[in-house]
Amino acid sequence: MNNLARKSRTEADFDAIVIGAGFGGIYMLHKLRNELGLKVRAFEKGGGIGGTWYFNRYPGAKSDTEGFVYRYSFDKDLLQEWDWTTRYLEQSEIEQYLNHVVDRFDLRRDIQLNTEIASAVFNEQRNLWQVRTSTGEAFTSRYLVTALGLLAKSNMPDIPGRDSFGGILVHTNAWPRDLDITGKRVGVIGTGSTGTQFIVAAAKQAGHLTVFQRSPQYCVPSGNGPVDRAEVVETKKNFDAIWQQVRNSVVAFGFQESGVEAMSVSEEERRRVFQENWDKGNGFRFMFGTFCDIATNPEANAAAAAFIRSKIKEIVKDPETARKLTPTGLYAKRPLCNEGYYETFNRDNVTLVSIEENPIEAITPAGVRTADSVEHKLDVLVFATGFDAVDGNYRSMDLRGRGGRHINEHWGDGPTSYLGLSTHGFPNMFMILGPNGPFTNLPPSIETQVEWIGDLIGHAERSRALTVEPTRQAEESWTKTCQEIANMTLFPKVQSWIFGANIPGKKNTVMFYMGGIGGYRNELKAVADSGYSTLSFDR
Ligand code: FAD
Ligand code: NA7
Repeated sequence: MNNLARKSRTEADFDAIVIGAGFGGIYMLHKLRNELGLKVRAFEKGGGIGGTWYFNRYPGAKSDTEGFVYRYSFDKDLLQEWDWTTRYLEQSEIEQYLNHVVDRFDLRRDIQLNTEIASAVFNEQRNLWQVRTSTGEAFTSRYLVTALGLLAKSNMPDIPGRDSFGGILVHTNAWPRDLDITGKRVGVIGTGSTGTQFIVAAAKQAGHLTVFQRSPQYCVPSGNGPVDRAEVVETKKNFDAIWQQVRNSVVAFGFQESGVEAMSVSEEERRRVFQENWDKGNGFRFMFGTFCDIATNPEANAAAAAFIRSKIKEIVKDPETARKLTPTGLYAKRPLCNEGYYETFNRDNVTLVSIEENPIEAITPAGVRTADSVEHKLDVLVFATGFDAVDGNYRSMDLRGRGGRHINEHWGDGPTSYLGLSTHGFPNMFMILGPNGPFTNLPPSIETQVEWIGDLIGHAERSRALTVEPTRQAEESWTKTCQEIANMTLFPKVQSWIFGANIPGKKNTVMFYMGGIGGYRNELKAVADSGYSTLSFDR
């Protein structure tokens, strides 16, 4: 170790700072502190643990990954001790689970809540990250791990009159604990995964629910319901095999993806397979468990879309409502599932307004006025309008790498990374679910990333490296790989948050590695096995 190394090592407040206390930040803190023995602090701007599951308290909020694989797998005892009683986990259960994990591994004492990190600047002379909170506290660390969340920065569209609304206006990602919509006149803008969950639950509570829909959605049943004790016991016995399958699968949702092409079977067989999976439920199962090419072959995609359209026609009683609810384009957004979405529109207390056909003119003090001059009177207006996904929270910070270069300048042509984990010019910084990370059920991908980052930091420590970062070439090559894979799919052909198309003015970019978790893990292993040859170390 040279003098500079000794100096910078002793002068840092922490070996590592972790930003965020969701699934990613919690496990990273455990890995670095409890397993690598480093001095670490995690900072979280929220008032509690859980990230997504702390903020999204809206009626109906739950995972759309089945609960048995929406959890950590890194600790066998933890897997055995946490039970579930329904197929999907409610927001409150996931929040409780993450709090349990924090206490079980004694992490709470090193998590500073209610603390937003406003800036993180790399000091090249000292090889340290200088981190400042929004209240002016300053800290230094040798490593910085950003677990900022990929669906964590709310998108609040600037609809005319938004701030004039006299009732309660709320984004689903900032749902107040005490907001009760029982008996109220509620409006909701947005029919994505969040909006559809909210609509199904809110219709049962609100006096009246008005749904402002911009795009109709393909939505399949979730198959939610009670899980009996015997199934839980059996699943727990089989966890080794289950996680082995998940880690080597494509979407990591706990089912076997299909290997059959949709057009290789008869129309009758196709319909049988679609029906079988409709009955089982789950959006990812319907897209990836029915046939292997729904997301890649336009003909296969059209067959799946036609099946869902036929269901809408069957379910929705009013033909005009059914028409408005029926999508016509590709089935290529993140697949949705729900507990009776289309059925909800048969209720007397639910009104559907297609704002594609009848746009919102303004939000008024009393409600929402549409182009047909109708003022929809509301007590509560809910923005289920999604997120500035993936890079949103990065750009909110004053984040600067070598030469004081701001992340916005670095990502001027859209966000990029090496392996979804790191980016050239930002040494000793590791991202969890950064741009071009895997498009999967996320906890297994988060674990994959945390474990790889932990191994790399362990390697850097043992070799006394001052800094480690990917080469520019490695990052460019990964970006190209992600673009090539995405272009083999139908996802880029529709407008959605997956490519940043939901935010006005945001550059449309590939933001995910769509090669599957198994492929992703192989890529990471190959890099580690090569002695991290695509990373440059300053020793
Ligand atoms: P998050 O849980 O988003 O945590 C990031 C944390 O970083 C946040 O608490 C945030 O406050 C904090 N933070 C950000 N910036 C700063 C800063 N500058 N200073 C301090 N703190 C900061 N994924 C699935 O795989 N399956 C599902 O079924 C599923 N359902 C979802 C349902 C909803 C409603 C939403 C919104 C997301 C869902 N997701 C789902 C995605 C979900 O976000 C991930 O599964 C997972 O929870 C992400 O964990 P994370 O730790 O990476 O990020
Ligand atoms: P999404 O999937 O981005 O959905 C947002 C919804 O809000 C969608 O229906 C949008 O319509 C609608 N939207 C967005 N902006 C506007 C404006 N300006 N006017 C009207 N309607 C608008 O976000 P979610 O939160 O539902 O889901 C994101 C992920 O989080 C999800 O995949 C889960 O993993 C959890 P559009 O369809 O774009 O026409």
